[in-house]
Amino acid sequence: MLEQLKDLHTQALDELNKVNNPRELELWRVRHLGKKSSLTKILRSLAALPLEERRKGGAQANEIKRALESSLEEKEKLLQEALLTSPLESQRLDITLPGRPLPAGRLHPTTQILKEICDVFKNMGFQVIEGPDVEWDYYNFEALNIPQHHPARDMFATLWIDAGMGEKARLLRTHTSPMQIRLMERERPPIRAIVPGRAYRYEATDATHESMFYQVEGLAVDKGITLADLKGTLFDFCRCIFGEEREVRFRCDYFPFVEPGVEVAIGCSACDGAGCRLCGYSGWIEILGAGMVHPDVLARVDIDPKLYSGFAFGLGVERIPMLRYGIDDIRLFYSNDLRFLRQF
Ligand code: FA5
Repeated sequence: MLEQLKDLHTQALDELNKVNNPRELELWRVRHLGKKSSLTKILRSLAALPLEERRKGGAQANEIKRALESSLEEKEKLLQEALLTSPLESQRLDITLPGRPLPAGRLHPTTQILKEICDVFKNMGFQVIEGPDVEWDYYNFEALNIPQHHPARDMFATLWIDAGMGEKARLLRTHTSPMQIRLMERERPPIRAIVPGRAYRYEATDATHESMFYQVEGLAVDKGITLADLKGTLFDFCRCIFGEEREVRFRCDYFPFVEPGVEVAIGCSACDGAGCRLCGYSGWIEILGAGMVHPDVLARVDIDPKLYSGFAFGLGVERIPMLRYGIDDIRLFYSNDLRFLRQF
């Protein structure tokens, strides 16, 4: 029996060495110290032995039981420590590692140039106002001297929301000029305001034309405003944006809501005026339409054209970064190509 007890002890310790987690430890406890374990069976069978054998066997069996119990306790402690330290080990932070770079976003080139344009005009005393993208026919056309069936409607290929409903029809504004009327309806002169915003046209796109693009409308109404004020303001603007050297062309144009009407073009930066795809081989890129507010438009919003005069302009926003950076296709702005956008 003594031999058998020794073997039991050695085998139990061997198995304990291989135990790796609390669950295995519990199984080990049941196998070697539980009610059905060989050790417990031996302890129970002692009663049937002669006194001397019972004494020796009992002492030995109890000693092994205590030894196994204390080995069990030790192992329990070891496993618990390992349970605490192993996540600390595996999740240890190496504070000497360089940090991961955080990709920084940036403003869209249109947003950047809009901010720049607004700053130039704010410095000249203009306030910045916004208006709705969905407009009434009345504001987009009628109040701007472009009644139903006026041929000038063909200048603005329109995206209609309710076509054929006259003044009450809604549309996506084809320019920011309707805001001239909204501004003059709610404010009395002196007025000096710019309106940045989107415009929409139902037209085939090409290198300089998009179906959605940005404009900045400008309006100044006061006593004694002349074409010279318009010219001075726009030349100053062009100098601020393009520098002293760039050529600026100012010439007549027609818009029903101004009289006289003008357009401003800038010498093409891609070809230095020699002619290329970007400027339609003319050497110039038109950036804005402008003029003196038509007396009929002033009268329509109850501003007396005999007392007051004003100028207005509508600037194509994307054409400015195109000229400045030699971007040869406006469609790049809204095609969401990060390789293009990340350059700004
Ligand atoms: C107008 O939109 C007039 N409302 C401008 C105006 C305002 C005249 C106030 C007089 C008084 P025009 O259609 O020419 O005019 O457009 C003005 C500018 O917007 C153009 O010079 C051009 O730079 C830009 N633009 C026009 N159509 C497009 C387009 N499809 N894509 C990109 N830019 C455009």
